[in-house]
Amino acid sequence: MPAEFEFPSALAGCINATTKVVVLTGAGISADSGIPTFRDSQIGLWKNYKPQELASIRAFEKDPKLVWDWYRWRRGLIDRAEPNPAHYALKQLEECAPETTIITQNIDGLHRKAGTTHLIELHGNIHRARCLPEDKSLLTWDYKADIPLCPDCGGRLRPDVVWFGEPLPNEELAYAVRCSRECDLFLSIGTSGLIEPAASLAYEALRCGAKVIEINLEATPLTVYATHVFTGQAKSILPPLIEWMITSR
Ligand code: BV8
Repeated sequence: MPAEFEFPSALAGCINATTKVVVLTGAGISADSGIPTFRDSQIGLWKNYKPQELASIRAFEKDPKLVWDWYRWRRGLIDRAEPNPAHYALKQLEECAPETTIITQNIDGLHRKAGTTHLIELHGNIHRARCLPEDKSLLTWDYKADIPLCPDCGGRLRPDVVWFGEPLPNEELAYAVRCSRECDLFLSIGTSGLIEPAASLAYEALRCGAKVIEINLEATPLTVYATHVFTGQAKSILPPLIEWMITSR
């Protein structure tokens, strides 16, 4: 039993090679890698802007350079960040329980950097751009240009992320809903659970009979419904908890 945390016996060894596990992560899991969450990311020159206003097609159409500047600033933070023990614990989980699906709201790519393969990026990825005229994703472009243009057609590029008011990618969302409905265990990690439709996944899992575990720094709307709640940093709680759920007998 880890000295620092008391984990319930009900979770001891509850994960094996056939357990269907779904994990939903939010910005909180990357906060331990030094990437500020939305609610605390507006520091310095960005303190006069609300993220939900900048992460919108309206802001982009009004001032595309400002929005690209914001994403360049965030990408600078992200490219200096490394996965933390919480990301690696999920990689270990995926190795021990191959039926694990990691669903992230984050656009920082840290799960993939930690080696996670069975990953759904619901809100896109900051390392991709999308050509507006051709509606295709690009992995390389001149992202230092004030307003980057498509190297193929010369059309305007935008960050390949889902902005507020935009639909999530159909296939990814449908797959995330199906996994949440079919899982035995749902972990909600480092998310305020305020952004829809991602926030509804935990309730789908509950409705379909799954155990739901929440790990977060603060209470969220999910807290009162979760089967188990662990309040604290994901990087401190998740590694021993996954160890407990996989190895304890
Ligand atoms: C859509 C990419 C429909 C961009 C992001 C009901 C149903 C459907 C939609 C809505 C609905 N009600 C309202 C809506 C609209 C809206 C919405 O949800 N609004 C909210 C404000 C109510 N949803 C949308 O617009 C979505 N689109 O539904 O379209 C549609 C359908 C058809 C046709 C047209 C339209 C799109 C939402 C996606 C927006 N894009 N990201 C970018 O990143 O630039 S969302 C973005 O903000 C993040 O991805 C994240 O998901 C969200 C919140 O960010 P954070 O606050 O940073 O993170 P999080 O909430 O995860 O909180 C961090 C938590 O971690 C905190 O609780 C903190 O305590 C904790 N923490 C901190 N440190 C740690 C920690 N925990 C553990 N350890 C730590 N160390």
